[in-house]
Amino acid sequence: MLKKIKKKIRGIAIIGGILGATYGLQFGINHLTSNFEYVDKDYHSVTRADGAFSSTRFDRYDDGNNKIDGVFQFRLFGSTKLMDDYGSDGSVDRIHIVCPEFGGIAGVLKRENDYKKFKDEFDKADRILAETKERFAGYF
Ligand SMILES: [Ca+2]
Repeated sequence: MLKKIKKKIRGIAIIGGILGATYGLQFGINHLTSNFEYVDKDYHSVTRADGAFSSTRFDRYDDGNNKIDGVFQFRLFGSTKLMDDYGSDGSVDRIHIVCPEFGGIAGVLKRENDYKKFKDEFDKADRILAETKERFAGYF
């Protein structure tokens, strides 16, 4: 009886160890592959890893006349979204829902048409934009 319990505990410890090592490896890979910065004349983009499976990119386009801020929130487990703020006024104008369930473009929400119906989604996107701007402020 005691031997059986010990064997079970050992099995659980081995599985836990394998899962932990896999997560650690993926965490390392994500931090190596999802941390970069791109700077061009009118365009500046910074991407940072979030944990083992996700990343966030903040883009700023500014040609002197037009200014657009964008947040690309990649989530392997969850909804991946691209949020565009035209005019960089802190108000998200477009939400592109990229892959609600492991791929596939679900659609684009436009503030001028869809705000009433998707108020929570836009309010959440505005919060994400503000948080991301604060997080990446050191780069811009
Ligand atoms: Ca805007």
